[in-house]
Amino acid sequence: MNQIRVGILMGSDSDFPIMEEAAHILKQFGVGYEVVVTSAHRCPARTADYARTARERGLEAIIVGAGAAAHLGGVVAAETTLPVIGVPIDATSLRGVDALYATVMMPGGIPVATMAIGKAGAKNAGLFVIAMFAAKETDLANHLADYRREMAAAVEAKSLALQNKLSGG
Ligand code: RP5
Repeated sequence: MNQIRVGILMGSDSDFPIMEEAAHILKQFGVGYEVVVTSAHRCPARTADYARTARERGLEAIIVGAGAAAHLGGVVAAETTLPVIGVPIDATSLRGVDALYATVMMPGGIPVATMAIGKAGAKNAGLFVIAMFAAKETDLANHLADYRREMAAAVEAKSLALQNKLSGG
C-alpha cells in the first residue's frame, strides 16, 4: 500500500457511492489515501480530532464530501491548514444545491476548494489533488498529461463512432 497522503472524508456511508470516484482517481495515479466516515454534526469531536492531527499523520490534502447541511468541509478546514477540497452531495430534496452553497460560501479566511455537485465533483476533487501534487512531482505531472491526452483521444473516437453510425457506416 502506498503511503497515505490524502484523506477522503464523508459525512455518511451513504455518500460513498459518490466519493468512491475520488478514490478511483487517486488509486489510478498511485497516490495513497484513506476513507473515513465522520460527521460535523453527529460526531463533531471525532471530526475535529481527525482534522487537527491530519498534518502530523502525514496527510497533505483532505477531500470532504457532505450532503445535508454540508458543514463538514468548512469544519475540517477550520481545524487544519492542509488544503481542503469540498464535494457537495445530492442528499436532500434540494438536490445538492443546499450542499453546494453550504460548502462554497465560506467566510473569508478559511477556504474550501469546492467542486461540482456529485460524481463529477468527486472525480475532479481527486484530479485537483493530483494537479496540486504534480506541481512539484514530475512523474505525476507526466501521468496527468497522459490522462488528458487519453481523454481527448476518447472524445475523438466517440465523435468518429457517432459520425459512422449517423452515416450508416
Ligand atoms: C450528511 O447527511 C451526509 O454527508 C449525507 O450526505 C447526509 C445524509 O446522511 P445519512 O442520513 O444518509 O446518514 O451529513
